[in-house]
Amino acid sequence: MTNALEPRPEHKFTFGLWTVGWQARDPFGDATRPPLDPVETVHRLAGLGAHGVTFHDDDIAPFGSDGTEREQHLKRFREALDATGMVVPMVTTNLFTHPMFKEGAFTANDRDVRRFAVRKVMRNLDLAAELGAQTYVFWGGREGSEVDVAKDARAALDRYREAIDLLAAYVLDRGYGIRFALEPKPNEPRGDIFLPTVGHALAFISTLDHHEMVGLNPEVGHEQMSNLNMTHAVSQALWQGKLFHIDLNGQHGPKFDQDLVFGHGDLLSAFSLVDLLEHGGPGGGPAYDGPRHFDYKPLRTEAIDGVWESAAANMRTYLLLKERSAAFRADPEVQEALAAARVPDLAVPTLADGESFEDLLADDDAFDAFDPDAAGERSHGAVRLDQLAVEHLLGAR
Ligand code: GLT
Ligand code: MN
Ligand code: MN
Repeated sequence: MTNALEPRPEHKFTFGLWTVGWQARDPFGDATRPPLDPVETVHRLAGLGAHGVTFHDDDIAPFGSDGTEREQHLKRFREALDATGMVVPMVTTNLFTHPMFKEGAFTANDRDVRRFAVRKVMRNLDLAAELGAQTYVFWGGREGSEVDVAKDARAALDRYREAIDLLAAYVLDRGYGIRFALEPKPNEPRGDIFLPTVGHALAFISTLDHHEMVGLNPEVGHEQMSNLNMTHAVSQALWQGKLFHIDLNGQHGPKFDQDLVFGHGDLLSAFSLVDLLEHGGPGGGPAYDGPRHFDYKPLRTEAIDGVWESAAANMRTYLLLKERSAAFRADPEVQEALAAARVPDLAVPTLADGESFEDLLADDDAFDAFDPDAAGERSHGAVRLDQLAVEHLLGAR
């Protein structure tokens, strides 16, 4: 019998090379860990049961590598993928580390920087397609400002759209079959970043030439940095058919981007998120079938053993939450409490089939005979549901 808590490739757990590879350099202190060879990362993560890895162009071949050096790095990386069966479902671009990007990439005031940024993405899109990636992520960490009057935000959005439109046209022309996923974040490294939340990004996407191939890569901690509800954000992305990818991690409310292990921040929110992803779909099945991608940083306090321990912790926590959510859904008392709270009733349209607003106006029960005070006095059973969730989460049921 397979152990439900043992990560396996079919769970589609993926990690960015930059996550376990983070050397824990922060604004106040030097690296606390040595560099990790991507080849070792692929082997170690495969050994832990992961399905694949993701990367920025510069995670594979350092910025400035010449063609021959880049090919050598890629050759070793491809060999590691072949040896382990690990896949690369998502690729992204580093448009934030080099000082040239300090004032922006697609939205830099300097047009030459913008042209270079687009070319950097085009080169890496070729590689993403070759490796079979289905998703290309755009995290615009440097697209923003610290000083309002130093950036024309409307012109910046024009340039952001121009970049995404022309890269989408490139992908379509080359027949790459890749979809784009925008990753919102409110701040850090910029004082304020454009497309700060899932809502802003959804509105932006609706203006694009090829909006159908552009969706979202929401990150748990990024929505929570804005004090927003990640489960609601993902629900709306799903509702609009835009959940193309997801970055799982942990965060303790609005403060710097903590990138904790998944579940090591707001645990109840992590529970409702897994419940949504795994049981929010048709017939109580999964609502999302893409990679469960961990974008976290092993704590700076940990040495290399803690790196692999934290990688395993992300997957185990996800599987524990998946198991707890299945137990929650299967519990007859939960089902009764959901019915008592009228949660399933929300799926019933407000007007009956074929009913018009004239019919609604003619319905006495809907207004004149309706008892607002009785409705206002009713208890809605939310506390009972919350406690049932907590009890399942704590293994008390
Ligand atoms: C960077 C950022 C992440 C993004 C990555 C993709 S890189 O570490 O903090 O949230 O997902 O560029
Ligand atoms: Mn983050
Ligand atoms: Mn991320």
